[in-house]
Amino acid sequence: MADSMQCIRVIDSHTGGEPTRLVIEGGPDLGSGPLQQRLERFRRDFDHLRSAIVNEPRGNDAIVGALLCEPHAPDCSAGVIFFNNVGYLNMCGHGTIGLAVTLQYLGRIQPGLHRIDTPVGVVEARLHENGAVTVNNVASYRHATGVEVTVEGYGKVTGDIAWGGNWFFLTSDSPCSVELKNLDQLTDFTWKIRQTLEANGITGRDHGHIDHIEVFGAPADPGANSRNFVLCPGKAYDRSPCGTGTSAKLACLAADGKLQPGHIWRQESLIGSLFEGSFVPGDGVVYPSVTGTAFVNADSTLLLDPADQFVYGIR
Ligand code: PYC
Repeated sequence: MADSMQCIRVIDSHTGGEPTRLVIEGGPDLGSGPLQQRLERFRRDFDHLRSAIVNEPRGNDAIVGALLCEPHAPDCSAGVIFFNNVGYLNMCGHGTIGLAVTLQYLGRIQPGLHRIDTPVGVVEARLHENGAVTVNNVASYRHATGVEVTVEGYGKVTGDIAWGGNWFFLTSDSPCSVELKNLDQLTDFTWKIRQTLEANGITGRDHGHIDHIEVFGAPADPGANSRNFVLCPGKAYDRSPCGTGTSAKLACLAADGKLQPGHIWRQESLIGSLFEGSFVPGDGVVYPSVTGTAFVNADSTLLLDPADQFVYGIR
């Protein structure tokens, strides 16, 4: 192998169909500061590696990348920075489930409770004996309710704005059933909602950019409470029910008194995968727990050849 070739070892997994690519060796050296600081360094100095790892021709628009880091917060098993085809995520629920299953595959953790350091604070991942993982996510809350926007081609749409580790606009005003056969229309609808929010300066708290749009409809599984479609920042849809999106939904259900603390909410994804969520109430917030399963499906080395025109991905 040529000396100039850069090697990055990754483990791929999927959580309810949504892929996670965990970088375990050869990623950027971001120092040892708080994870938010390291994320900013990743963005500033190594964004080409983000693209190289998740974008075509090595990846695709749906892959969420995860950089395994030494934690900064005390008593953590690991630190992680999530990224995607267009940038960086604050938190990622499906990715944290994938991370826990991958760390078990590597023999680095055993069933039990593990603290994970992220750019938005410490979350917990409980790895169960049966392989399922429960993520105790960051405090989540509804920021605004009954937000009405006029969306080109669709008319008035009403929804909530909530934080679940990322900012979400959540609505049940869907122009079609929430089914895979309607993927194109759901993508167009939610992309236009996002553009409308941006054009009207509608944000989360502290100008938080709303870069995830979540639409709810009837589930196919009679045991589920709801099905969702989640548009991710780079226009791909979440194949899983979205951990941070389920957390945002739990915050809205709690604010409306529609779900009691400790009761289970079964959230189905567009492709029929399932997360179970519940919450513990806090002061103006909820503490969500989201349970799902993940499977490791590749253990490989990415090769970055400087002679390759697309060494850093198609961007
Ligand atoms: O599971 O939180 C999540 C997530 C965010 C974006 C894709 N998945």
